[in-house]
Amino acid sequence: MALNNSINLHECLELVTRLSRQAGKLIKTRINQKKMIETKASSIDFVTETDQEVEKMLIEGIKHKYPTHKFIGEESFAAGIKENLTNEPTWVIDPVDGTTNFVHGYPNVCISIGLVIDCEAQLGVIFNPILDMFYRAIKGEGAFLNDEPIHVSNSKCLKDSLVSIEYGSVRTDEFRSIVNHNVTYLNKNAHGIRSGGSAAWNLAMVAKGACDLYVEMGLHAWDMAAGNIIVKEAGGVIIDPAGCEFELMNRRILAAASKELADEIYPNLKQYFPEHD
Ligand code: LIP
Repeated sequence: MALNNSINLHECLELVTRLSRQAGKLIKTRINQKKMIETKASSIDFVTETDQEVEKMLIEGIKHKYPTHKFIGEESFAAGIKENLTNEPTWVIDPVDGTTNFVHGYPNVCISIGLVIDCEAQLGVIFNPILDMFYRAIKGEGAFLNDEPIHVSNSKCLKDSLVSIEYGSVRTDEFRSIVNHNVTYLNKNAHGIRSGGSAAWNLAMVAKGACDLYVEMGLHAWDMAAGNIIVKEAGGVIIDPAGCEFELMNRRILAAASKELADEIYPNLKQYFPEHD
């Protein structure tokens, strides 16, 4: 499908599928090896050489074909390359989403790539190379896992739901008490709670119907650029956890299998509004 007269989303998908599979080999080889770890925004916000290498590989590969496109990448951002989101075609990339999992050899590790045009994701790819799960979506064309169509569950209320929440990498007392409040509320009412350690993974689980809701405040655009379109294309709902419209740069997301479920939950959440990147 041609967009903006020049962007063929199928060609974009083909390119990032090839690049992710190539980069995935590196992640799979390295996951059980010893890693050099550095920290970023907090003492438990990790980066490894693999995050940096994979991001470089992906950005170079995409730039080669689309030299005028813009990039917002987790590791480029950490290195001081701060690009604002504009209406221009922008690739929003997390080379290793679930870096803490990667460091420990825990298999919820995903490459997450979203193509955002006019501030809205048009294409998303989430690849877990350890488990060989490749999720993808193009706006208006549905969502797929390893070429099979996927759909969110039909859960409409919390008492019938499995939900995900993350503990994040912020370590302030305020943040911890907000997360604890929300965990307690969900735990009282849901079938169960999961914490996958990767936003992309959690979003893929909602899209696949394996989990009914995921909420997190304090994450970044690169954690959710791909996942938000995959969930929507799988029939799910994406909102801001305060009940308003989702904004990619606001660092907050609530993904649900249905509007009824999202509407039941968000008024009961304690809110955390992180600073913008
Ligand atoms: C992670 C997110 C996760 C969040 C972590 C971290 P990273 O991304 O996927 O949802 O809770 O704090 O931001 O750093 O592994 O790419």
